Amino acid sequence: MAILVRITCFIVIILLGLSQLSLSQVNTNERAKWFVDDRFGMFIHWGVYSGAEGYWKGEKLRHGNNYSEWIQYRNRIERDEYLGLLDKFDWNAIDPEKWVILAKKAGMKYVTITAKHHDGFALWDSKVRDYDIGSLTNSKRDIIKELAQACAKHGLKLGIYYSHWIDWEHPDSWDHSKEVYGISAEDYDQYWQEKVIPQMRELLTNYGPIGLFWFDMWKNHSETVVTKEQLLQLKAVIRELQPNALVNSRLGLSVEEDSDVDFQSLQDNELGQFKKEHPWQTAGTISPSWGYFAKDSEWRSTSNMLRAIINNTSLNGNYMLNIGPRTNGDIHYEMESRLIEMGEWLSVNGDAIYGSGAFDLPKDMHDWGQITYKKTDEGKHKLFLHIFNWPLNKTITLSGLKDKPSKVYALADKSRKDISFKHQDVVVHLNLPAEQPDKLIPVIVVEYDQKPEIVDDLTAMSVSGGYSLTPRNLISATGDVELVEKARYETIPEHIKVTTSSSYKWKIYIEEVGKYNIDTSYSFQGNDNAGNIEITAAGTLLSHVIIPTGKTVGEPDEDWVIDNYHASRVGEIEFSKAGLYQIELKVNPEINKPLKFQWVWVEKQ
Ligand code: JFZ
Repeated sequence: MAILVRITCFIVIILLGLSQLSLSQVNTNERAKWFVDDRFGMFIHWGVYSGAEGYWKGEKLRHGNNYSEWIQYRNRIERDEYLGLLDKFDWNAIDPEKWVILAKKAGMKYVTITAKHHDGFALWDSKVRDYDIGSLTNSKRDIIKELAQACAKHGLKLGIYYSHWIDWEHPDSWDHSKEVYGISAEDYDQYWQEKVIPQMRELLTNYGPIGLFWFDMWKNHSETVVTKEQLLQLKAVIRELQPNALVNSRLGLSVEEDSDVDFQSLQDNELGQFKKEHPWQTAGTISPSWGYFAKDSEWRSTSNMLRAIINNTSLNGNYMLNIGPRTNGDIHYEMESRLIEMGEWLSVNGDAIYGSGAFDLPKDMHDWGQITYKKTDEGKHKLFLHIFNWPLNKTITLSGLKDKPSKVYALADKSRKDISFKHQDVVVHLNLPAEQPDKLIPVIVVEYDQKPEIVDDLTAMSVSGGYSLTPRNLISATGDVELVEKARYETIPEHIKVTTSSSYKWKIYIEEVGKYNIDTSYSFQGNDNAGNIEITAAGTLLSHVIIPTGKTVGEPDEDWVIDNYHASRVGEIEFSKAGLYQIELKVNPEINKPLKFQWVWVEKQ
């Protein structure tokens, strides 16, 4: 099974490399167009649990994931005692508009709040069930109403998180203790019909237009107590009352199973790996917890979170970043300050994110950063190069495009001063400005008058000047192709175990003619030289007898012996003309003497 998965992954990687994907997100439901353009939103986890701040009677939350909103379940708190946390709420201080104002400052376009989280407590005045803010506090507040009004006032869309599957309050709902004690389908449907559906009707009726519903069942319905019929009933109520509201896949129905589900939710904090044609989103945290947690001290950096937005946008995805306010509405300065910094970056560089999406070049083709793309109304095609590591030599190369750009400039430069560049065949060299145009992540715009044409399958030159040819960027292979993942804390690198004669091909563009050194890294555990490697390019064939590489120690004093991967010089190849070249590697191992191939490195002498 594991092998199959790996082979599939590998094939997917190859196919992604080979295919020319279209630019628009073709599998986007009409109602999701705004979502695909907006790219960035706020998530708010706030509820009764916020009063505990991750501790109960002196004891920390009983789980290493530090999800403080789970405290009632984790620490086995009785209902009445749990509700006692409501005494900690300072209703005079709480002001949902402040959250919306912060979201706006952060450059976010929508705000999704936990209207009802797993504890079952409703943040609005629900007539359906008296387990809510209206019945159990004297505040006379309806947080959903106030948030809806603030969103409307500031031009943001409202999202509603509703825990449909899990509800620790209703006796017939799902809580994970029922894995021990069980629950009948009839009883569960009782909960569904008397709480979920009527509460959803309230939310759909009383709060104006709702941008999206965020459900939170992270499994397919087939593995849960919830039936597909129940989910379709719920979705039908949404479509009936608010046909424009989006629904995420944690409803329990995947976008593949039901194309009427509007967007896919990845796992918590999981960033995208592949370009997708349907809308998708990562919900992420600044610190590990979603709800406020007194213990929080690991704060994701601003540039890390900006990279998350960039990464996802470059693959047609969204990013929804969470805050967990306190019981007086306050937002921790560590969160607030980062959101403001993100907003500052977006106010300058937002054109690269809003209304932008994936370009056709493979993810991580360029090791200087990532690319987003948009076609403007005036018919210009803009590539946004996000430079994660500003090069000290002030030059970067954009590879894989045949056309000459019409203009290059820094997005942060209001005067749009030309950045000089040199275009040759399929590469563009940019002479970057002396000053880094943005202190966090500079963005360079490369503009074209028509959609630039791609060269498929090219391995770009790396920032350090050579070409890194790996199992990930090859264009075709015969023989052994299975990618073995890195292991043992990454001391064993990713490789292909070659047991039979196999061939691998890559494509590079040589700009500077001359002699290039060819090195290859592999592990070979035989005792004597056995089998050979051949590398062919530009009419030259280099042959190399496979050398035993022996063992090494991955970690001192840990009894951690691993195969050694060692780089050998295979020889040199002269490229006498600028142009595209194919590089072929043939590995001919002897029987029962596999070679573990890691990479080929091509670098000008
Ligand atoms: C869920 C909630 O349980 C959590 O409190 C929070 O609201 C988050 C956004 O969503 O957390 C998850 C999500 C996925 C898994 C486990 C918990 N999972 O895939 O195992």
